[in-house]
Amino acid sequence: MAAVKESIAERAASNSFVGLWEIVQQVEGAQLQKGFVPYLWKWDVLKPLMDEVSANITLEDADRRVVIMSNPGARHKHHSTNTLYLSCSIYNPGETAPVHRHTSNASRFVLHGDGGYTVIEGEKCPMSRGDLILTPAGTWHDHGNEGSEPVIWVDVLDLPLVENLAVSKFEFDYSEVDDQGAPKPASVQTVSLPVGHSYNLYGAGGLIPAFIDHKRGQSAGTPMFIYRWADAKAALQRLRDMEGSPYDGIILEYVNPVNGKAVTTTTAFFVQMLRPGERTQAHRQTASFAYCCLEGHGRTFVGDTVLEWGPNDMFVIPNWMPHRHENLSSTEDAFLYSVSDAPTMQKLDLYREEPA
Ligand code: GTQ
Repeated sequence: MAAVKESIAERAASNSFVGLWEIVQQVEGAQLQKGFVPYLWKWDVLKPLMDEVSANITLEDADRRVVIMSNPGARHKHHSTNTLYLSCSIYNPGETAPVHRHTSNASRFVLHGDGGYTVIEGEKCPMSRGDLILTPAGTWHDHGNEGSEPVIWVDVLDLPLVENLAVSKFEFDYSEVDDQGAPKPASVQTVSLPVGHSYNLYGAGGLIPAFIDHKRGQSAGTPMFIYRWADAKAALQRLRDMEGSPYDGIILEYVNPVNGKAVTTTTAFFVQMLRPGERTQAHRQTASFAYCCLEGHGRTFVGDTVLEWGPNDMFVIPNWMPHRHENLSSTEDAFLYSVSDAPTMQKLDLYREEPA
């Protein structure tokens, strides 16, 4: 009997078959979390590293000077969760990154320094601390720093998701047209729209222009490319006397102003306020999350791990791990910015959420 089983296994293997009974544990026991762990990256460790990187790694070494938040449980060292990639970019005064586009949805979010900007589909978006800049999949974008000190920002991309689907593609062959109408390759975009164009179109909230096509570039994401921190903070503060979410306190989602949905097809972006003394209840979702603390201090409990965060610290919550937040040791409000892959999970009918 054993000999027959062995010969079946051999014949199967040598013809690229495998019996389910040989590997049933791998199939039925497939982990929801794939080894990703909750993890906190502290700014007081990251900032000196970024300073050293800015002094010693040139843009000749890489087009973009980026340090990735590499989840210690990840097989691929550039994955922060199963679907999200979190990195920190630094640009010295006068530097630019060449225009490109990709099949990943991307965002950025300034932590340090003035003068950083991204040009997206011809709109220049100067960024201040806490502003959210979106470069949805298929939008041409280039970056730069026109200030007098280094600028540091956080990038969040859905790269692990797109890579796992084997559809990741980066393009650098941007061109414009010359006077004769012939293609003219360019390393940065000509700014063709006024600064504030996104805000002029969509900044009123509840009012959108009825005289334009809202599609910008090849993007299926939001046509509003920049969301100002001052607006988000003021909106949170107007709601501070409400109860809020039992799991997240006062939390707002950045949405596509045209349809009220998530700003990209795969990822949703949030900002939340935890008031002094606030302690949320635990829950878990099949979505994973990346967080960055903007202001204040607090703690997030993820499974058995305690993440103690302050300004500019970043952390991740792998999917399906119970988590809760608290702001108990401080007298200031705490503000957390977060990204999740919930829109992906919802579209695939894989989204689940439960108290934990
Ligand atoms: O700055 O556009 O970390 O395209 C990875 C890919 C940053 C960017 C990253 C990118 C960018």
